[in-house]
Amino acid sequence: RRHRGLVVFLTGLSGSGKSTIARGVADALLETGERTVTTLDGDVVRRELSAGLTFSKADRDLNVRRIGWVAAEVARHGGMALCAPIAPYAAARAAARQMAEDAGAGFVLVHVATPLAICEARDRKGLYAKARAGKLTGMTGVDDPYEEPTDADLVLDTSELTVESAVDSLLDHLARAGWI
Ligand code: GGZ
Repeated sequence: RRHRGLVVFLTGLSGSGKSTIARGVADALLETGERTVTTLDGDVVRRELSAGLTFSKADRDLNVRRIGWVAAEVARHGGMALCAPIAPYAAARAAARQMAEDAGAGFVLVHVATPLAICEARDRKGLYAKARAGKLTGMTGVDDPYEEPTDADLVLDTSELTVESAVDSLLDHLARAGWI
């Protein structure tokens, strides 16, 4: 069966669980053969597509715009793109939504709303500790903004949900909306 193109866009703080949820959803969909999925994870994009960009507002906006553009092209002919950047600015997220819609695709915004204190306690890469120690400036949530989405289709807080149940909620949401 042919599907309509879809961009699923996960936004949230570093350490909120975006990548883990995206991986879980992609794996589940590949396993059932329901849809092929192109994952545009924040980390990988920074290495492959946005190498050289900083974490200034202008560069974050450019990074998110590139992700939105690639995702829209993937979705243009029926593909599904799963994006997982921090995307701290509402206007850049809105631009990604617009590009998807202009490509005739759907756009599902997922706010991975794990509280800063929890992301910071995890601190898998030690970035929050560095930021608190003044060795890293412009860390999202510490001394750089994160504009909370007011237009999220789904809000997931991984301090209250296991990874499996967060993945299930997103799959459930996509199924109920007829995307899978
Ligand atoms: C936020 C930073 C920063 C600063 C490096 N602020 O948890 P991670 O490590 O693996 O994911 C974060 C990643 C964020 O890149 P994005 O491309 O998703 O951000 S944006 O959408 O704003 O362009 C984090 C790491 O890069 N990182 N410095 N100052 N995160």
